[in-house]
Amino acid sequence: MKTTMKSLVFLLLAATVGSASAQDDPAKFASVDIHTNAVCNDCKHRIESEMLYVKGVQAVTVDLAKENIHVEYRAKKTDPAKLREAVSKIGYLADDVQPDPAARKALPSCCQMTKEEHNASGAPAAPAGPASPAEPQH
Ligand SMILES: [Cu+2]
Repeated sequence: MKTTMKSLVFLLLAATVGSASAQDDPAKFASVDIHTNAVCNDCKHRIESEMLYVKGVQAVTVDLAKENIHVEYRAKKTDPAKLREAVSKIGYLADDVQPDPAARKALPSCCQMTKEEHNASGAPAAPAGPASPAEPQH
């Protein structure tokens, strides 16, 4: 039983070594979805604009309904762990990384609420109806 496992592991290792060098393309883009606790459009804009200043970040989209941050980045400049750290420093949850307490405290009080509290408070909630019509016109 043990020897079967060992040879299986060895086979898997041998198979990965061959493909490893193909991942080092310097221009390579990657993307990650980070679960967050953003509650309103204010949160959305805050995360989208601040994340753009994070090294390696190419594009950021916050989906309030799905509580998700989609980040496109240059794989050579950053990685998901650093991106989660950056989200935490803005004051929001990032998967298993808790929000930075000081940054969280600095957010407007409505943005510190949970989604349930926020909706119960009667403050303008996450877009409920047909997709956000209020995108600023340029
Ligand atoms: Cu907010």
